[in-house]
Amino acid sequence: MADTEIVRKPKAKPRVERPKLYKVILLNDDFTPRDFVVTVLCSVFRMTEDEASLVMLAAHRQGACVVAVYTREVAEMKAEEATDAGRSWGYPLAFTIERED
Ligand code: TYC
Repeated sequence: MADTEIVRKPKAKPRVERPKLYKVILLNDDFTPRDFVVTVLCSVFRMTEDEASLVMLAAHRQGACVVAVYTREVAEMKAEEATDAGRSWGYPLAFTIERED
């Protein structure tokens, strides 16, 4: 047997960070028509009308409601697109994003 010993380097464990997730939150206001909120939720967040109605009503009653959770770039884009849709009709409809714990 050879008297040399093969010493293996310990394999570096690949450290893959899990991407941080962000909630898109719908805020209530007194002016945006309910049907318009539902339409925006359906088109931007690909919800069914039933799902969108539930989210709209939750925001209407509680003041705010989580719509969906995405990585940061996607959450920012969706919140901006949905807020812009309201603004283009003169409504104060607002979506914000918040880091998930
Ligand atoms: N509160 C609005 C109204 O009574 C409807 C509404 C619901 C607006 C949810 C925004 O996030 C919202 N017309």
